Amino acid sequence: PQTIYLKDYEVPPFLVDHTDLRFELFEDGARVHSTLSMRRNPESAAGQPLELDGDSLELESVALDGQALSDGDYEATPASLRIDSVPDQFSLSVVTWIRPQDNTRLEGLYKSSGMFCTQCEAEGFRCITYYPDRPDVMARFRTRIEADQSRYPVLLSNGNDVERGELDDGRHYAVWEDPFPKPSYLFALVAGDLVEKKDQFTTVSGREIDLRMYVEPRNAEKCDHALVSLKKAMRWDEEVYGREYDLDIFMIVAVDDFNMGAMENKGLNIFNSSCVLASPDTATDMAFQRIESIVAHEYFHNWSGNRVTCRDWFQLSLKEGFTVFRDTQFSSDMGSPTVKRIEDASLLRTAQFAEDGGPMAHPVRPDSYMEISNFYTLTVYEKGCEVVRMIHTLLGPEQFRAGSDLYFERHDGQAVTTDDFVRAMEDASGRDLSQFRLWYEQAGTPRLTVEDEYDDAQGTYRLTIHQSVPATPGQPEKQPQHIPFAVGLIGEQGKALPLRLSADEDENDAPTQRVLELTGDSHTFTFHGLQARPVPSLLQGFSAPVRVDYPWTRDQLMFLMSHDPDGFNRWDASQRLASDVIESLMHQPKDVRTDRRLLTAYRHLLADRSLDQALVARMLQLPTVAALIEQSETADVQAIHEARRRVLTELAVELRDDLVACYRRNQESGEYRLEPEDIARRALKNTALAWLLHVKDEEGRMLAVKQFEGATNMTDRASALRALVNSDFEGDRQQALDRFYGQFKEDPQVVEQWFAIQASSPNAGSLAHVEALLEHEAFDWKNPNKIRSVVGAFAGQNLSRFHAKDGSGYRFLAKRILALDETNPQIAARLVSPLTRWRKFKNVYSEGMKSALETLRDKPDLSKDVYEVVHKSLK
Ligand code: B3K
Ligand code: ZN
Repeated sequence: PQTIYLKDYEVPPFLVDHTDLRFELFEDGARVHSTLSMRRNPESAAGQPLELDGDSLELESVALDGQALSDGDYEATPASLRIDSVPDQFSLSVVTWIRPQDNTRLEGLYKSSGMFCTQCEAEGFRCITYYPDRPDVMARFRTRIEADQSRYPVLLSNGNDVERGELDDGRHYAVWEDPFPKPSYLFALVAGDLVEKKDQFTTVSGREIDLRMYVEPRNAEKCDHALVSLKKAMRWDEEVYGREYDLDIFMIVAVDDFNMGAMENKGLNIFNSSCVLASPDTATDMAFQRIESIVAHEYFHNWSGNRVTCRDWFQLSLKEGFTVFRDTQFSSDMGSPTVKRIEDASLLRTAQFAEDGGPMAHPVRPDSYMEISNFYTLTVYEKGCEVVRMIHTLLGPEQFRAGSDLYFERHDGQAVTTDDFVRAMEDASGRDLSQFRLWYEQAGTPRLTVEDEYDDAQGTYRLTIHQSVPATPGQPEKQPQHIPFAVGLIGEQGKALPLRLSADEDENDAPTQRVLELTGDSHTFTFHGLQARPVPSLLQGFSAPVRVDYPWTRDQLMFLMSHDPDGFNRWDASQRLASDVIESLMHQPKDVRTDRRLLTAYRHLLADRSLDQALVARMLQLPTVAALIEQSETADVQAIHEARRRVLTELAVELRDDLVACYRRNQESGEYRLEPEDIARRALKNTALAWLLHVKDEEGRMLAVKQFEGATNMTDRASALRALVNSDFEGDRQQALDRFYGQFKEDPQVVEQWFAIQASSPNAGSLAHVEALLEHEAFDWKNPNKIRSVVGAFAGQNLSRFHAKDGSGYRFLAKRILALDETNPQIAARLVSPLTRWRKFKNVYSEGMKSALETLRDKPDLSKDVYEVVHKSLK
């Protein structure tokens, strides 16, 4: 496959003013009539031929300005349509025949449980018709859909519903017009037998917006949460960013077969059912929260993505990084900001740091790719979000808002670059972000090494910070980056001390948190007026996506756990302490005990009622195996897993009574509410339960069975199930699994959880059991959610089983990827990711991982998607 480079970018030779589409939908295929009003781009070199993108298309006819063209006038393949000579302005009419029924890649137009739907980002529109399928070509779309009226009563596309009527043979049609010019990747079409849920939103300027949600009839009762979330997001975007919705109607559709979470098509967002449908009986707290943030994310794209879009796919983070930042701010405003920060930072530190340290490492703005689908990554999304967050930190909220206003005003209706975004921020604030731009250009996670020195005589404390950015593929040398490094100092009494950067600074004026700006290889900051050596609280709130090395002692970490005013760093201290304890137990004889200090710290936590209980629940979680792998130099998965289990066992045995007390204290009665305090209570209770079952506690077992049977919501039911599945109470485990399936087998979202709980369980999820799940009646290779909940959960979360030393887990994964490569290459390529970091692991593992990658490499006709990941990994 060919590599595409950012440096080769050229403006499009032709522009499209108007795109007129007519879809005839049938049971054996679809005919697409497209008429494009095109003209030469005045900014492009003269005389270029017209070349349109296609993918697996069957051409039926071509006409230029109404004149049918014959074979010699153009050159057509399934992947392109070329006409050598065209006038400066013309209309091009093309008819193609496509087969949505056979489309297993789920890109372009396809069928999902009886309905037609589309997914066009990034390059799916070319599977529908020939088109200049690139985001910098923006056109006004008019779409007419024709289909059988009884099978497909609902016909939807972007914009406003302008006309509908009946046709012969029981068919009908609808016409949609979108007044906003948009790139083809934002096009959407839906046709199906769906129920409509209606709601309303009045915008800040008093416009009435129709909100509509379309779902299959069986899901009619699972729409409320998404609609409530949508209205919250609409209000929030007006209040925080001054962004008002622009069409008169906003639609959400739920589909079962979907490659990703959701898609922000203009006025017609399409969601993976699992990211939008919820009811207390079927969705966990986590799912409710995820839905709220995804609904908001897609809605926010209406401005950050649709009104202002990307010039090319290298700029993907322009819309994704910014929109993720907006949705994290939103979620933080809706719930517990500290916990939200902890969740985001742990994802970044385990998964994104891993990506940044592996063979697929790329900058937030990549400079080359083979298959763009492979670049919808944690780096582009999550690190991209952190980069925007750092701009927010450096500029402060007011100037950031001014920068955002300027960006939207300056670029409304345009397709632009990350550089345009940064420039708007600079112009509005007067700050120079030239060095900051390296965050977009350099891959790799910067490492900060911190040293300190206390001078008793002077009463000064010096922090010296060195930064280095590691080499990554294609980028051997790095320059220092501009890093906002938030710090605090905690005094003996556990008080945050005033940070005086000079001796004459008044103690009362000095803040207790400062954002130090690091720009060079190393910096020293001296703090004055200190009576004793303080404990440093470094990188408060995770102010930059970097690693921090500082030789904390366990006592310092304990101290920070109970005194740091920064909630994030309290959690961080708990994780560092637990990681240190677990690591030190690796390869130690069985009689070596866990450091008592960890027990004491956890005992305090379990009893602490003054602290935000959601934070307590988070702090109680031991670092995951994935996090521990990421922190180690060369990972020995089985040793990590064993050491972690030992610590967990000892904690649970020693704290048994505290856990039971914690469980009982947090047992709730009454109605299910999705308030932060209730969520925290359930999280605490369920953690306590999981720990009790981990050590086969009889009372724990009784509580779990009782909770499982009497649960009034899915959070409690699924947590009890998970605890039983992860325990050694085999009889109860099987009974609970059977009952759960019997009760929920009609609900795909719940069945997906049922699969995932088993596949990710180190106890229940043996390879043989996972293989058996693949044969289960509810499993379906055509449904990405099922694949993710079994194969993805096994390889991504069940690390002790996946990394079996005999290599069986790797061979299993490779075999499944090979099969999937034939039907859905995008999903296949995603599944390669657990193998890519083979160099990070000890030989016993890395050899098997590498040979699994080689098996993939040797498959003839490997898709471009899998090819890119496999070849880069082996290089
Ligand atoms: N923009 C889409 C992702 C499209 C992925 C295409 N392979 C969803 C989102 O980020 O909001
Ligand atoms: Zn997005």
